[in-house]
Amino acid sequence: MKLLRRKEGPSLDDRLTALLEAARLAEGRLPQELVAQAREVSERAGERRSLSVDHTVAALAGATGSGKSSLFNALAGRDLAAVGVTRPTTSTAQAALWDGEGAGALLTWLDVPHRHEVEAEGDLPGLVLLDLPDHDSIELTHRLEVDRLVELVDLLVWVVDPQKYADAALHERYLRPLSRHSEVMVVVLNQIDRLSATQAERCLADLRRLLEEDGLAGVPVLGASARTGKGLPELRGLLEERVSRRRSWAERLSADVSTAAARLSGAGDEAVSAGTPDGARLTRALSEAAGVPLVVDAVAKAHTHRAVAATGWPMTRWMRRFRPDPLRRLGIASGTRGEIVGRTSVPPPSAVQKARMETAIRDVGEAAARDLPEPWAAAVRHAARSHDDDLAGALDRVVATKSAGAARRPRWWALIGGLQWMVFAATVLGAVWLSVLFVLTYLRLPDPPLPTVVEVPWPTVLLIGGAVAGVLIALLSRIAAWAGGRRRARKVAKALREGVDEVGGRLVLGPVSEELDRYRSFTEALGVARS
Ligand SMILES: Nc1nc2c(ncn2[C@@H]2O[C@H](COP(=O)(O)OP(=O)(O)OP(=O)(O)O)[C@@H](O)[C@H]2O)c(=O)[nH]1
Ligand SMILES: [Mg+2]
Repeated sequence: MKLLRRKEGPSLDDRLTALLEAARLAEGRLPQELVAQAREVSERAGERRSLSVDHTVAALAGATGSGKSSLFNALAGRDLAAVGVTRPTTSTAQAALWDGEGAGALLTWLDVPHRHEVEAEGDLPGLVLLDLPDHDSIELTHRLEVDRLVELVDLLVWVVDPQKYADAALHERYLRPLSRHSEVMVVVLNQIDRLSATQAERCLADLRRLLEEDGLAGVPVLGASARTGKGLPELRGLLEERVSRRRSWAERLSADVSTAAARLSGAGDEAVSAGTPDGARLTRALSEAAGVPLVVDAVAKAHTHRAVAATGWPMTRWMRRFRPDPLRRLGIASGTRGEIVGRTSVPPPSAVQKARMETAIRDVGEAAARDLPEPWAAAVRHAARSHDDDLAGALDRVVATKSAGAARRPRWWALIGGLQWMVFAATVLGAVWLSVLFVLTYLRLPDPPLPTVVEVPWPTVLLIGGAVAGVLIALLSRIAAWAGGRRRARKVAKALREGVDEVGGRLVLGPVSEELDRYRSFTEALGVARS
C-alpha cells in the first residue's frame, strides 16, 4: 500500500520530522512568525492523523452570494442550509455527513457543531461536506471562521460566480498562498446558467488563466449551476473519486509541509559553500592586541637581565638590582607555571591594534557568511563577534600562563654565580696580600717568603688573574644568556601563538562554524521537508 507514502522520496512522517527540525534550527534566526507557522503545521498534522483517516473533509468556500449553500443543498439532496437574498446569509459553518459514523472526534476537532446526517444512497460514503461563511465578509467573525477552517480541511472547493471570480481578495489572500495545494483543490464556476454557452467558455478560460497566474495550473475547474443542476454530476464524480481514494488528508498535509518549508527557506534555499575564514590573520591580529610581541621581547630581555644579575662580576652585579626587570614590569613575574590568576599588566591594545583585531574578527564573519542568504549571514556575522567580551580576558590569561615558565632560572646561573664569588674572593685575597707586603716594605720589615708561579708572585696572580677571570666569566655568561634569552623567547612565542590560536578558534572560529553547521543542517532538513 502506498497510501501514506509518495511514490519515492521521504515519507510524510520523515518530512514532518524534518520540518520540525528545520523550525528548531531556525529559532532566533528567521522571523518568529515563520518558525511558529512551521510548528503549527507539524502539530496540526499530528492531530489530523490521529483522527479518522477514512473521512474526507471537503469545504465549500467562496464569496458571499456565489452559491455555496445552494451547492451544499444540491449535493446533499435536500435543503439543509438557508439560501437567502440578504447578504451574507451563512454565518457559521455547518456539516453534512455521508455515513458519518466515527467522524465525531474529527468534527469536534474542526469545531463544527452544526451537523446533518445525509441519508444518500451511499454514493459518497466518508464525505464530510462543510458549507462555510463568506471569505470576503463584512463580518469579521465570518472571515475568521473561514480562515480557521481553510487551514484544517482536507479538500477545498472554491465556489466562484461569473461576477466575482476575479476578485483580488480571493486570489491574493487565499489562492496564491495555497499554490502548493493544487492536488487538494477544486474550483467551481457556479451560476453558469446565467451565461450563454460562449460566455461560459470565455469565463472558464479566463478563470483558468487567473488560476495559472496564481500558480494553480493543475486545479480542476468545473462550470456548474446549483439552480439547474448542470455540472453537478461532474462535481459529484470528482468528490466521489477523492473520497474513495481517502488520500486527500495526506495530500493536504503534504502540501502544508511543502508550503511551510518553502516559507522557511525564503530566497536562499540552495546548499551553500561557505568561505574559509583566514585563521592565520586572526591569530596575528589577536596576538598583537594581546601584546605578544611585547611579551616575547620582554622575555628575552628579562632573561639577559637576570642572568647578568646572577652571573655578572660581583663588583658591578649589584647595580643591576636597581634596573627594572622587563617581565616583572609586565606583571609576568612568577616563576612557576600557571599560578598567575589575576590580570597581567601588559598594556591594553592601542587603538590601531584594537581596530586591526576587530577588522580581523569581522572579516572572519564576512568570509564565512559570504554566500549565505541574509538572516543566516547576519547570524554567522554575529557568531563571530559573540564572545567579544570574553576575548580580552582569555588572551590575557594566555599571556599570563604561557609565559609564566619564561621566568625559570637555569641551574648554571647559580654555579657561575658561586664561581664568580670564589674568583672575587681570590682577587680580594691577592689585593689584601699585596697590601700587607706593601705595608711591610714601607715599614722596612723583612719580607716573608713569597711563593711564585713561574716567577710571578702568588698575590699578583690572585689579584690580576681573579679580576681577568671575573670579567671573562661575566662576558661569556652574558653571551650564553643572550643566546638563552633568544631561545626562550622563541619558545614562549610559539607557546603564545598556540594559546592565542586556541582562543581565536574557541571564541571566534568555533561559534562561526557552529552557526554554519546549523545552517547546513537547516538546509538539509528543509530539503527533506520539501521533497
Ligand atoms: N441563477 C443562479 N442563482 C444561484 C445559483 N446558485 C445560487 N444562486 C442564488 O444566489 C443567491 C446566493 O446563494 P447562496 O447559496 O445563499 O450563496 P452563499 O454563497 O451561500 O452566500 P453566503 O452564505 O452569503 O456566503 C441565492 O439567491 C441563490 O438562489 C445558480 O447556480 N444560479
Ligand atoms: Mg451560504
